[in-house]
Order: sequence, then structure tokens, then C-alpha cells
Amino acid sequence: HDMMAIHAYNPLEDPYSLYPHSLRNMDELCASIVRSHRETSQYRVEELQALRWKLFSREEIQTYQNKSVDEMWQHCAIRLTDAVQYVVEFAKHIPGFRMLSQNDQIALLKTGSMEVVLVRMSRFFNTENNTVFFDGKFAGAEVFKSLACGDLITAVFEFAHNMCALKLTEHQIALFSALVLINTDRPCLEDRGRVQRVQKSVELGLTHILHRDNQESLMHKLYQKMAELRSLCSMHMEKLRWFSQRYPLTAHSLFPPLYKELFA
Ligand code: CLR
Repeated sequence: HDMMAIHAYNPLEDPYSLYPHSLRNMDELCASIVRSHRETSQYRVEELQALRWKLFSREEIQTYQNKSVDEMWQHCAIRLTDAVQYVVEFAKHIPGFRMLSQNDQIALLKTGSMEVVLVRMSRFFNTENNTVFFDGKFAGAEVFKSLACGDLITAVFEFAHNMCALKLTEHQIALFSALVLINTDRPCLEDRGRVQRVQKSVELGLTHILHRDNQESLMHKLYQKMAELRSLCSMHMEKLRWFSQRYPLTAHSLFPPLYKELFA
């Protein structure tokens, strides 16, 4: 029945209505993005809220810190890939995404999936003690010490903290995530025009719900966040290149195939 719901609204299917002009179409577009977000977000906000007391003990933190650089990278790459997989699932259900060529879908995911993971991280973040839900408990930045990329970890934690300060609703996070993904500025797009049409409809969707929530001023802040995401992801790529040079074997044979496919 899920498939039917997605086909019920598709602005690209109807040649006379490329954009969701009517309010009803707009509501349907938003509803299907929100549904897709909900179904691929792994944990509901209330569930995460209830898990907040679960913190890693001193000993457990030590265990992470005593891991070798490549062991910890491999571990995090697996966790990240798992999260990316859910983002890929989310993308597939954004109205219009599946109408793009295979190449363009991959080009969008290559740069966008990690950015969406970072947007989603704010849902898994506790600003009271600056911890993130990782491996079943809440972890502070020190847990990631053995990755040897403290500057990236600091920047990622700071981003999550600032993202939380915006206090976005689940609907807003869903539409913002879709907008982060459907981005005509990505390199190597074949049919930029088609991507642009999908982008426009998602943009209208986000404007629509911000208007409905009486929070139009958020739009400007969200565009700022998109710029920050870009720099975080280029930092991630830089670290990955550094790591692959030093530990070519781990990077080559122990990283998940999807992680390599998207980021290497
Ligand atoms: C993001 C939201 C997802 C669930 C999820 C899974 C893995 C987490 C990720 C979240 C946030 C960022 C995270 C990651 C595992 C490792 C990574 C904590 C919560 C940190 C920042 C380390 C990155 C290391 C790379 C340089 C390899 O739905």
C-alpha cells in the first residue's frame, strides 16, 4: 500500500502540472516526505528521549579509546553505512527522486547522504551533556578519540548542538532533509533541469510547512546550515583520504561496500 501512496502524488508524472501548484498537492507532497522520514528514522524522538539516561561508563569509554585507529574507523564506518542505508531508503520515497536517472540518484546520494545523516544526528543528540546515541548508549566526543580526527568530531558535535537549538519539528526535519538531498549544486548531474524541478517542489513544500508553523524566519537559518553541512562533508572526505592512505588495507577490504561506493 506504501507504493500506491507514493504514486498517488508525483508532480513529474503529469505533464500539465510539473509543480505542486495546488494546496492539496502540496499537503500530499509534504505528507509523503514526512511519512518516508518517519519510516526510515530508526528511532522515534520519544524513544530516544527515554534512553537518555543510558550513558557509557568510564570503562566502556576506555575500551573505545584503546581501540587502534583502524579498528575504530572500521567500527564507525559500519555504523555510518547503516545510517546511510536508511537515508537511501528515505530518498527513494521522495516524490520525483525515482524518476531521476540512476546516475543522478547516485550523484545526489554521494554528497547528500552523509549530510542527511548529520541532520539526523540532531535527533540522536542530547544537548544537556553533548552526547550522541551511538552503539546503544549516549557517547561524548571523547569516545571517538582513537579516530584521530578530533577537529572533525568537534565540528560535527558543534553542528548537532546548533541544529538542536533550532528546535525543528519532525515535519521540518523531514522536509529539510529532502531539500539537502535534492540539490542541483551537486557535481556530475546529467539532467540538472529535472533535478531542479524536484528541488523546486521540495523547496515549496518546506516553505509551505514553515508558513503553516508560522516560522518562516527559519528558512534563512536552514540555508546557513546547508553551507555548514557542505564544509563538514568535505572535511569527512578529507579525513577519509588521509585514513585510506595510511590504512589502505582496512579501507579497501574492511569498509562496507556502500561506504566505499559513496565516499571513496
Ligand atoms: C546519525 C543518525 C542516524 C543514526 C546514527 C548512526 C551512526 C552515528 C550517527 C547517527 C551520528 C554520527 C556518528 C555515527 C557513527 C560515527 C559518527 C556518531 C547518530 C561519528 C561522528 C564519527 C565519524 C567518524 C568518521 C570520520 C568515520 O540515523
